[in-house]
Amino acid sequence: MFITASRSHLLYVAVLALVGCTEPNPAYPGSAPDLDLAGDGSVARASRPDGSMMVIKADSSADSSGAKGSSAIQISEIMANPDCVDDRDGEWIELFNPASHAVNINGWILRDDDDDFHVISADGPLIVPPKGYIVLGRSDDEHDNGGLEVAYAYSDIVLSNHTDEIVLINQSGKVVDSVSYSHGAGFTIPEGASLSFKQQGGAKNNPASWCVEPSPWPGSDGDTGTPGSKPGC
Ligand SMILES: [Ca+2]
Ligand SMILES: [Ca+2]
Ligand SMILES: [Ca+2]
Repeated sequence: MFITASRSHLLYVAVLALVGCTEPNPAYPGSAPDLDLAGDGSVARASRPDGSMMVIKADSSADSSGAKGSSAIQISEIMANPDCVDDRDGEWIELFNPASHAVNINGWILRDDDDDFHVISADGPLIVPPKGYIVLGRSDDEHDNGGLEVAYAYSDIVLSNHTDEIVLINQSGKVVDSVSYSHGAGFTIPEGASLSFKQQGGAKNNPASWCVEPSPWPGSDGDTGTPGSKPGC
């Protein structure tokens, strides 16, 4: 038994070496269950965890390209399918603040079009610095999340590896930014790499507006991305 287990372990380590990870790599199928939220996408209602209702409005400031006003926080990078760590620990979302003033996103909401729903509830202000980035992830433990520095760990948000949405809603219930990705729309979610929004005025839901990050970030277990900094692709 011992010899068998040792051989299995050696094989496992060899596989890890091949994929370039420094941590174990258990598989986990990221998926979001379905939910029928009221509304047609332009206006919807959602219940907060405390049972109160909020109305979610479409962002009327978005132009035909999908670009938002200069003060809007943007979803700038997505790690939906980490490879070096479990998706339950290693998924993350980076936000960018294009404005010249800091923005506090405590109390804002992350959700998708199904039943993923999270009210950002930090102990104090959660600041996206001017012209700067913030990383939100499923785990803020760098030993579990792939070597990532996370400013805030959310719950109840899963990024599917195939088809999903991320919707960012401010305290007034306004959709500040959103992205919808799917294989059908031409998106390919890479394994072990993030997608960065190139921020060149492209539409958020156009796969051509996104690029696959090629290099590991400092401290990464091996997965690639630029969490907390500008796109590298
Ligand atoms: Ca994965
Ligand atoms: Ca989801
Ligand atoms: Ca980045």
